Amino acid sequence: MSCCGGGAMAPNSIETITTSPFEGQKPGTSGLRKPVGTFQQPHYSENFIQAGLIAGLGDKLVGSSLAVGGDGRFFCKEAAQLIIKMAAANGVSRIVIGQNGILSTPACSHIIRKYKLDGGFILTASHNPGGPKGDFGIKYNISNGGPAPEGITDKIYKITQTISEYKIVPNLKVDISHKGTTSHKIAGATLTVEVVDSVTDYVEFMKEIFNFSKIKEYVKSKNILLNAMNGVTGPYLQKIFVKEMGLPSDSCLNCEVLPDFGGRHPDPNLTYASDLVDIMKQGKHDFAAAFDGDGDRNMILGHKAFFVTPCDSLAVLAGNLQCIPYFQKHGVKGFARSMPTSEAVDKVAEKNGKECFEVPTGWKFFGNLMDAGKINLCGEESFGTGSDHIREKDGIWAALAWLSVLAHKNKSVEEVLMEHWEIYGRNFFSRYDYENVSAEAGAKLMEGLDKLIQDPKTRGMTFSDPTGKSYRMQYLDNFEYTDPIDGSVSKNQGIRFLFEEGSRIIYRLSGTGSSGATIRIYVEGYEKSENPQFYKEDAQDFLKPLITIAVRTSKLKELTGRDQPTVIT
Ligand code: G16
Repeated sequence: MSCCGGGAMAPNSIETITTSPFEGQKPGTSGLRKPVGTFQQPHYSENFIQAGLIAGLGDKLVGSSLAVGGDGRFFCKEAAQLIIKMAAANGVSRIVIGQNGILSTPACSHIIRKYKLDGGFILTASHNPGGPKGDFGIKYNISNGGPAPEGITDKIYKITQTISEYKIVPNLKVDISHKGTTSHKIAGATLTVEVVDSVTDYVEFMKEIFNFSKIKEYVKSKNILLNAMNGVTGPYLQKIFVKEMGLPSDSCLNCEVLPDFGGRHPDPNLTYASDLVDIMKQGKHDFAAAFDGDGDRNMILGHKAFFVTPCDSLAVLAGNLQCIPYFQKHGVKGFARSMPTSEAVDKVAEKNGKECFEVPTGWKFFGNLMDAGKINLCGEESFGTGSDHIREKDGIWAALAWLSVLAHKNKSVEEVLMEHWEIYGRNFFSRYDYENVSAEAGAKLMEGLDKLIQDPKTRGMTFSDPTGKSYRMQYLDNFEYTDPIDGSVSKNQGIRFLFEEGSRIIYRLSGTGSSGATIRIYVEGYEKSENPQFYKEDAQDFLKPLITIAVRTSKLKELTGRDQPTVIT
């Protein structure tokens, strides 16, 4: 691989660099995620960025505008500078970038929309650990502010398979450590780079969506904890909850944005945010929320660490959107969830005469429905909740939405959930993750399940656990989705076992890992009872027979040698 320019370089001259393809640059559920070392290889990031620029912007590339922002993890600054140099060489005329290259994923989505940009690059591997030995990621978002749909990610991948050159302005130096606008002459054209404060636009937007004074009044009378897990949300939490709402600074934990997230796994769930869970168990706090590395995921806890599953969180918010000024103003047309997410939100939709859509895993599948005005709220079991205010899921938005509901009802988190279950019944839900199994074992497990689908005997079959609890199979398939707006078809989106009486087992391979395979098993059972005490049953106890059946039917132990999952949510 070499530079074909030759000779002395003029300042800001465009170079065309010869390159060759790298294997495996296929974007996963949300962008390309690989170990940092992989991205640091000469030409690796460049190839992917060039493919993103061509596939994402097409004919619009020359003269286009882009947002750039990342979660502050190791290699973010270098990647941001690289994107500026390559965008400049490819004729991009305007870049809006967060100070020091930092923007939460929701803030970046908002900036694309607010400044009417043509697209953006988000530099994050989300909840995956960071640091020199951790993961990095690059994601291309389109002009609606959302992750590129499959049509574009497929195109990106195709380009990476045949790429032979990329363009760069190697000498271009842009100071992204100070706010302000600079202009740069690139081969007769001008590139404007606007370095914006990372939190201001987002916080102003939250103030338009929510009733800050009502939330402020409420949080002042309660003990609240917010955990940034040393990811990007720290400065946003401090601005909103400490500066705007007057909470003590120790109500926001781990707010320093660290390139390795302080060595932690910045995934807000019961396993990786166990420090928050332990504090909440002491019973001194009424509400807590935790957020992931790039700020799009959230976990909600109540008094004594009462855990709200993301599926229930979505359903509760769906049932209470009238508490939030944004929805009072814009109304509510419908909801959507990813296929493995429990059907709790469907019940809210049904009772309230709203439409509810089931899409494959991946926030990108919600974009068309939002753009078409069909849905206003959506969520996923993977700790993602959000609305049509942007086109990414939004962790802090979810916490503010929950606080709005609590302030409106003046009830505890647990009371809100009990009230919800008494109206709609409870969809007990759990996800078992088997992380880092071999790719071969993961593929074999899915092949085995696919064979079951093909076998006509499986439908109507009864599955029992050793205690004799049995479930009759009503329907099974490998989920396929036809986008109702553009007609695009996405196949092989996960194996679904749908049993009578609303129980479900879903199997998928994760699309966000950076090596090997992660098997996800999602289990759900529904009950409606006259006795409210029934809803207090532990989900693991309720779901045990289904979990046993799910593990046994998939031959998981035989194929992976794993006895236990790495994470249970
Ligand atoms: C991403 C996507 C989500 C998806 C999640 C899990 O979240 O944006 O839509 O639900 O991954 O995907 P998988 O089950 O394939 O690992 P994030 O927060 O990692 O960007």
